[in-house]
Amino acid sequence: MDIDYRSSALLAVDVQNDFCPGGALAIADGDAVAPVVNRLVPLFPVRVATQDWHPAGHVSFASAHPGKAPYDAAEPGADGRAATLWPDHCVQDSQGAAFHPRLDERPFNFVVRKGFRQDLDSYSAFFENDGITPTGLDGLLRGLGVDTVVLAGLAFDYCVYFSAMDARRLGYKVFVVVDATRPVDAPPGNAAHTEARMLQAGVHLVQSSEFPV
Ligand code: VGL
Ligand code: ZN
Repeated sequence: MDIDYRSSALLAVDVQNDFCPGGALAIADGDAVAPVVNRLVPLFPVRVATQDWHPAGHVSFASAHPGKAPYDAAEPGADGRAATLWPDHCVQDSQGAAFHPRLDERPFNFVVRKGFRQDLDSYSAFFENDGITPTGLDGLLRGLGVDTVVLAGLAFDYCVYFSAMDARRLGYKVFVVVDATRPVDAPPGNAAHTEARMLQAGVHLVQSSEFPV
């Protein structure tokens, strides 16, 4: 594995209570990613944690669409990304939106919040689901001389996936630490599908055991 750590950033995606067991959009074993992230963090000069950060009544919540249920398909957005409705989750300032207590947030030097616009969801840490509204993360990383992004967190087949694909599109070298992620796998098969798409796009899928920590 060929990583120049001096120009690399670790991106810990959405390691938040609502995506972990007991949370509103619980991912099986989601909190198990936290200790792996904690172990990798010291390798990287740039450490970014993201938070899904929705206003109440957010467009991605099934509860905002009469007659719809969580995990139903949504009207696709401009580029087809906003494809799923979710239980209410990661409401701004709620306990569910807080970082999971197993994640040590102290070593992170940046926090990027996304999905905070009422009518626009954001899976990717780089662009909201219209595919054009930037979160500012690309500018931040470029400004810091980062050319390599190492991704971990939740969910493998949503926020990690879209972040990895956007990072490739933006020209970064991209690694996903598979054992530091967990999938939602909604609809069933989505994890395998998104894994194949990442491999096609030149995303390196690696294991935490390959890192020198
Ligand atoms: C996510 C579904 C809805 C994620 C965020 O972080 O992967 N998934 N909002
Ligand atoms: Zn969300």
